[in-house]
Amino acid sequence: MKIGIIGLPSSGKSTLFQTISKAYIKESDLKKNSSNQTVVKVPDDRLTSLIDIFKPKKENYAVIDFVEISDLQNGDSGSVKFTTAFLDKVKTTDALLQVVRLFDDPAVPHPEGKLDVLRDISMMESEFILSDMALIESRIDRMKKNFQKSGAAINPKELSLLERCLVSLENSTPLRNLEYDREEIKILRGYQLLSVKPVLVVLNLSETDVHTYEEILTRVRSIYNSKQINVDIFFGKIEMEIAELPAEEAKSFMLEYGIQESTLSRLIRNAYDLLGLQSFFTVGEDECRAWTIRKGMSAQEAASVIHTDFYDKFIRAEVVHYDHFVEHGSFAKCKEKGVWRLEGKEYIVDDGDIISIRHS
Ligand SMILES: Nc1nc2c(ncn2[C@@H]2O[C@H](COP(=O)(O)OP(=O)(O)O)[C@@H](O)[C@H]2O)c(=O)[nH]1
Ligand SMILES: [Mg+2]
Repeated sequence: MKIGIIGLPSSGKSTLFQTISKAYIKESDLKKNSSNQTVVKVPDDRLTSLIDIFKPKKENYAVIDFVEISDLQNGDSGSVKFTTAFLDKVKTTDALLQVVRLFDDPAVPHPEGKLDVLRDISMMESEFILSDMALIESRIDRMKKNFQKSGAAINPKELSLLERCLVSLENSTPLRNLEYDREEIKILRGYQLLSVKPVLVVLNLSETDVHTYEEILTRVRSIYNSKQINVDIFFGKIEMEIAELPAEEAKSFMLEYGIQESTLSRLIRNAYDLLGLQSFFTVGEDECRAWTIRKGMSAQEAASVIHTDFYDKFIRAEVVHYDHFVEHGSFAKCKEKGVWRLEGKEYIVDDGDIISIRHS
């Protein structure tokens, strides 16, 4: 799972990226880290207690890749230019974290001249909608032409899906607002559309906003709720400084500024949750591990996250929910109580399921 950090130039992407990078975990992941890509551990108390119970040789928390996409540049007129390089990189992400600037600093000019949070958010949104519209229009065109020229069969499901998407885009409604069935989700995935991606907007505030940001946060939230965009905050400059301090000093520094909780863990958890991700676990003496999947994924799809071959070789999934396991203390007890189940490939995995895949 890869989350792209996007935003206008000088909004604070690198500042956020560098702060988040402090949460990297394993030596083996370090080699994947670079100046714009980092692997981050997702805090999870449930996995911590499973590790206490099984005492495995290996433990693996869920991780998310964050990548800073900084290809936006100021055009000749000063205003921001959206490039294909930028859009192409956005396409390869699973979800987006958009940094929007609210800090004012004469030493760091805003690329659009002055601060305007709502404009900054909608600039990005409009660009995604336009890009999706162009792609879908050309796809519909091609389908119809191929049919006229060579009688190439049109998948009616695909055509009606694309037409429905087009209507939505023409009404400036992002594609994440529509409902899709399984097959439609599969079709859409092939297109790498942009406005369908989950977005978490992060307002980058200045230290002087610590006691006054609630009002703007509430306003932005109420406007973007209907577009299924979540909104969170971040105090770019101070939090980057805090991330560099030893834990004790960091705590008193945060108290001094009236910052409640480390942004680092809150943002990672929020990104994970709000962006539609969840975890299931595999446990044993060898390894206890949290795996990341999208909410709504089937047991068969979840199995293929463990191993691609498991998709075709899937027979059944043995499932116990974490809560039941902790309540009863062992798999044997769970069987006795009837909360241990054998599920087929269509089973929708629940957040916190402990799963073992039976495969051929
Ligand atoms: N005063 C102030 N400056 C900030 C804040 N966040 C970022 N900056 C500064 O703004 C400039 C641009 O930030 P950067 O993270 O590089 O933005 P990017 O272009 O989006 O990657 C840098 O000089 C940062 O030090 C903040 O919260 N307050
Ligand atoms: Mg940058």
